[in-house]
Amino acid sequence: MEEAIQLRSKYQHFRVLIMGKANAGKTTILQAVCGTSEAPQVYNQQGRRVWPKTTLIAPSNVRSQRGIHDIEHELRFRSNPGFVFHDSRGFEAGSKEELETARAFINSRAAERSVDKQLHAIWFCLPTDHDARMITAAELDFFKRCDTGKVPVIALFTKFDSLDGQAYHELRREGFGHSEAQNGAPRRANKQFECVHLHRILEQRYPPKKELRIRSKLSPQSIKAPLAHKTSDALDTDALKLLLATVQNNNVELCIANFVNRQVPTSLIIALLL
Ligand SMILES: Nc1nc2c(ncn2[C@@H]2O[C@H](COP(=O)(O)OP(=O)(O)OP(=O)(O)O)[C@@H](O)[C@H]2O)c(=O)[nH]1
Ligand SMILES: [Mg+2]
Repeated sequence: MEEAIQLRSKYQHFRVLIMGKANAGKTTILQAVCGTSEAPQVYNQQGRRVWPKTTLIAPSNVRSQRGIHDIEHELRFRSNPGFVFHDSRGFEAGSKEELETARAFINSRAAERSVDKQLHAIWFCLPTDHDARMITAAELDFFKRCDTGKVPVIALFTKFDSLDGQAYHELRREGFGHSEAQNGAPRRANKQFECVHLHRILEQRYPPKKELRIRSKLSPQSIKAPLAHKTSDALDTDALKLLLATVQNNNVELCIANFVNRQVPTSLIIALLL
């Protein structure tokens, strides 16, 4: 516990790499986690603010450098600056270069000795709204070839409400009434997804440590707590779990100190904070 308190007083940031192809729902998740609808502020490695237009007007001949540069950029939201995000945008089907960029970043940040610079978790967004292309070869390749070491990967199946919609229509065609179909749709969508798609990822050499199905259209609030729990469960040490829990809650040092004085177990503190 002492170690956790020291860690928190010394380190302020919980660092996450968010991966996924364009339009996968990455920003939506980050905004939900930080409780905002604002755009993130972007900083380069020197800590200088980067304005979106400088990225947008980058000439096409520096595009290959752009990927490398982008992943190193830190994204922070004013509503919760304790979270630092890196975005591996452009992770598209068939783009080996993007996979290698992500891999190099993960390797170097996983080996980083300073906790503040270390990468703590990877959230890999896989949109489920285009059935045929649900999991692309490039995405599978990541789980086949990318050993992320101690950094846990949490697979986030986004836009799951679209699978619920398909299941609803199937149930209606089978003769169920509106409310029966509505109630039964998530269960059917989950089951079909597990049979047809999930195992393709889980059977790879480096499968995600946890997975979460996200229906953010229904409620952004429904993302925050489950994602925190999955991420916390996937982390290796109590110290990192506590770092995540305290980053999620501002001004909790006092609260931790109170708990520590009362000798409450770390696991309970984490459960209460998340
Ligand atoms: N139906 C539904 N739509 C979603 C969900 N999550 C995100 N969207 C929508 O999908 C679109 C893309 O979401 P973003 O969060 O901007 O995706 P992104 O991965 O950040 O996209 P890029 O930054 O362009 O790569 C937006 O119109 C969101 O409103 C979801 O769970 N369900
Ligand atoms: Mg985005």
